[in-house]
Order: sequence, then structure tokens, then C-alpha cells
Amino acid sequence: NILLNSQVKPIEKMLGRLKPKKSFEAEFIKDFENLNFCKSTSTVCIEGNIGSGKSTLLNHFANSPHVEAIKEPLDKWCNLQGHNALELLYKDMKRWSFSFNTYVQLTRVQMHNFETQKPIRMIERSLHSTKHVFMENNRRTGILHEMEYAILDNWYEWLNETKQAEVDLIVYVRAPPEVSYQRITRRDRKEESGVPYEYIEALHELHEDWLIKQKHPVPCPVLVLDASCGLDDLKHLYEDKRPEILCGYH
Ligand code: UDP
Ligand code: D5M
Ligand code: MG
Repeated sequence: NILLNSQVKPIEKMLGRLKPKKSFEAEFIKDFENLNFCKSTSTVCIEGNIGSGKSTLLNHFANSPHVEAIKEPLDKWCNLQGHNALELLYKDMKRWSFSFNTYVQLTRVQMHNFETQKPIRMIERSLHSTKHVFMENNRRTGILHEMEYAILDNWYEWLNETKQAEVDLIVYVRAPPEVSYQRITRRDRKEESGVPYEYIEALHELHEDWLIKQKHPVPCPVLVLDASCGLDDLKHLYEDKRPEILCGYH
């Protein structure tokens, strides 16, 4: 019999609550837990600096029948009931960082919990990089007031504890800040026209602190990909690493 994901979750919850009194009940629960269809979708999260090549990687795997590819919801951030939140943020970070990051946290949780029947849910960034990279940068530079940071942090902790931001694998698309900056300049996104190099450098160091030096909690294994090469070499690299990136699926 085939169970849909939406049916498995409530059954798993119900099983968690059952206290086996008789041995056949215990056996049933063990067998049920061992069945493959109990395994829910794995979340693979693509992390990396602005312009490092995250969307390029996501697009590369988007056609796989095993992958539900979920891009960063830039459209939502750039049109929030007629307001361009991303543009406002870059114009005046001190004024808009708190509200922008509050909205980003909401949209991140929506990405983490996107319903799919496919075995891989591939998402561009996560609730964890919002905290360890962007919020951390804004905390250090004083862009976020201590109290604003505390509110966002309280949300992060609660969302994390209640398992609303689970990740099974992080793929770190790692590029030198000079390369990311060059790509940002070349792609010429209107909202990013005034982004200074120093910001990209700072975000690079924060990614390194988190995913390489592991100074902050990392929620799962990390696969590091060197994305400093050209697009053709990058595509070969993705193909070489396909089994690892897709957690064994081809
Ligand atoms: N790009 C590139 N070489 C690469 C990866 C990306 O020239 O190895 C280009 C890509 O075509 C895009 C820009 O760099 O125009 C930024 O890439 P992407 O949107 O994937 O980056 P993201 O901001 O999503 O990390
Ligand atoms: O990311 C898309 C754009 O969104 C890029 O300009 C960075 C910005 N972004 C994403 N998350 C945040 C947070 N939390 N704070 C500030 N800015 C953010 P890209 O890397 O180009 O795909
Ligand atoms: Mg992108």
C-alpha cells in the first residue's frame, strides 16, 4: 500500500504517543518505523554568499524527478503588498533590517516545510543562515538594536526547538568574495546596485566562521563545493557530486 506524506506525518505523531503495553504492539511499531515509506522527505539546503552561484546549482538539479527545488522567494521580498522590501533594506539597513528579517524568517519556515511527495526538498538558504550570517552581521555592526536582535533570536530559537527548520544536508557553495562581487555586478540586480564590496567580504567571513570553522551550531553535515571556477567546470563538478548532493538519488 502507498501512503502519502500527508498521511504518514499524522500516523508518525500518533505512534509517538502510543505506549506499547503488549509485545505485538511493540513489534508493530518497530516494523512500521523500519518501513521505507515512513521516511519523510530529506531537506538539502544550498548555502553561500550573495552571487556565489546558489540559484545556478538549484536550477541544475531542478529537472530531476527526485527534487523539489525551492528558490529564495525574491518575488515576495520585492513585492510585499506593493512595497519592495529588499530595495528598502539596501537603501537604509538600520531602518529596515528588523522588519525585513522578520519577514525573511516567515518565508524561510515556509520553505523548510514546503509539502512535497518528492524525496528531496532542495532549498536556497535556510533559517540558520538568516541567523548565523545576516542577523549576526547586523548585530555586530549595530544595524540591529540589541532588543530587535533579541526578538529575532527568540523567534529563531523557538522555530528551531519546535523542529520547523530541519535540514539533512548543507551544500556550501564557496566562492572568494571577489568572485561573488564580480558576479553580483555582472548580473546587475536593481536592488543590489549599491552593495559595497565590504558587505560581501563580511558575509563571506561569516559563512566561513559558521560552515568551515563551525563557530556556531551547524544542524547537519556540510558538503563544501568550490564555486570559484567558470560555469562549465561548475556543471562538471555538480555532476561529479550528484549522488552526494542528492543523498544517494540519481
Ligand atoms: N555565475 C557565474 N559562474 C558561476 C556561477 C554563477 O558566472 O560559476 C553567474 C550566474 O550566471 C549569475 C551570477 O553569477 O548571473 C550569480 O549566480 P546565482 O544567481 O546562481 O547566485 P546566487 O546569488 O543565487 O548565489
Ligand atoms: O540573495 C538574494 C538577495 O537577498 C541578496 O541581495 C541578499 C538578500 N538577503 C537574503 N537574506 C537576507 C537577510 N536575512 N538579510 C539581508 N539580506 C538578505 P542571493 O544570495 O542573491 O540569492
Ligand atoms: Mg539566488
